[in-house]
Amino acid sequence: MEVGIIGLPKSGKTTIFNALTKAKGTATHPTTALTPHFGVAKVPDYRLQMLEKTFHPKKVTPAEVKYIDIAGVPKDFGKGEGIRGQFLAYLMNADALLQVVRAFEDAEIPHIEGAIDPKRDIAILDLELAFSDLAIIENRLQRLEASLKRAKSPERELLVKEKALLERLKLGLEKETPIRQQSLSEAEIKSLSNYRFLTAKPMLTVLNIGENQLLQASFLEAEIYSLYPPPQPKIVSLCGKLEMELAQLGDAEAEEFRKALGVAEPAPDRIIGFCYQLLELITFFTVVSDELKAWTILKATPALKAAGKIHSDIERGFIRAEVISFQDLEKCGSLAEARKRGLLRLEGKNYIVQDGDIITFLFNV
Ligand SMILES: Nc1nc2c(ncn2[C@@H]2O[C@H](COP(=O)(O)OP(=O)(O)O)[C@@H](O)[C@H]2O)c(=O)[nH]1
Ligand SMILES: [Mg+2]
Repeated sequence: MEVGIIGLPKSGKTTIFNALTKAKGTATHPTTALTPHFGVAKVPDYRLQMLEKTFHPKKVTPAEVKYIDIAGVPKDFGKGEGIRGQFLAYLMNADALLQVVRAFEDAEIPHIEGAIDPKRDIAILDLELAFSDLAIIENRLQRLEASLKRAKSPERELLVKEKALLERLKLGLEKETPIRQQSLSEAEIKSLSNYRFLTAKPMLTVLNIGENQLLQASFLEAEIYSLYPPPQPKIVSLCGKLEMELAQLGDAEAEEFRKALGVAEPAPDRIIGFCYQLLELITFFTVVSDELKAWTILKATPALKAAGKIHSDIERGFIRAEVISFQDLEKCGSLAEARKRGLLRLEGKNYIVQDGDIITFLFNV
């Protein structure tokens, strides 16, 4: 899973990127080069600890989330010029967007728009994303127009359909409805996937608050929620600067600090949790040659596809999957006991993998 970080200059994107990926050296000073920072975060999962006790693997490999922070936002970003070029290409590749919105006050860090106003900044960003999609749509519509002049059935019907759909999206965007909130059929969503529209991507809003605003956090979040009709986006408030400092500490020490500050779940973990919800992701586990590994897949993925996630050979030579749910294994304490109680199931390629399944794939190539 790849998450692209966006936001106005000096909203705290790089600071939050450092907090999420526990990166140390990433400079937060402004630069104009479009160099992206890539970083990964391990997906925390309480089930891994229990599985480690059961299987005693030599190696434990948690799932990972990749974050991209693009340094040096284009000069005209936020001016309604749309997002273009390399900057757009990085964002288009992301599975989800994380929008950083500044709420912290700091006289030494002037805001490009003057006063601190998260609602205004969200409107600017929304517009920026919409413009980017509109530019792509208009471009495509022009080319469709040209193709339609030459096209014959049955290609013609397909082009007409595509044109109608794009025109509908355009109208929606002009009324400030992001594509993700427009009503589209499954088939339409699928037909649009190649466009990788930015407003079609799931989006998580991170409100970057100051340390002195921690007590008002839920009030500030509620204010942002009130901007949106249902279905509302996911919003997380966190103090970027503090989270970046906590990310540099050991886990135990960071937890002590969080307790003292009254911050319950670590913000980076909450963000990952929300991304899983937004993208409808689940986790399954494998234990192969002394490695316990967590894998991320989309909800409703059949066993055959899940096998392909590990290796194309396993998908190609798929015979069966030996499956046990996390709850059942926890109850039994060992695979041997689970087998005795008949809780280890043999499943075929169409079996829909469930969150927490521990799977052994049997295959033959
Ligand atoms: N006071 C305060 N300053 C912050 C916070 N988050 C970021 N900053 C500062 O704001 C400035 C811009 O942050 P940066 O992460 O570089 O923003 P970017 O341009 O969006 O990547 C830096 O000087 C940060 O130290 C915060 O939560 N509180
Ligand atoms: Mg930055």
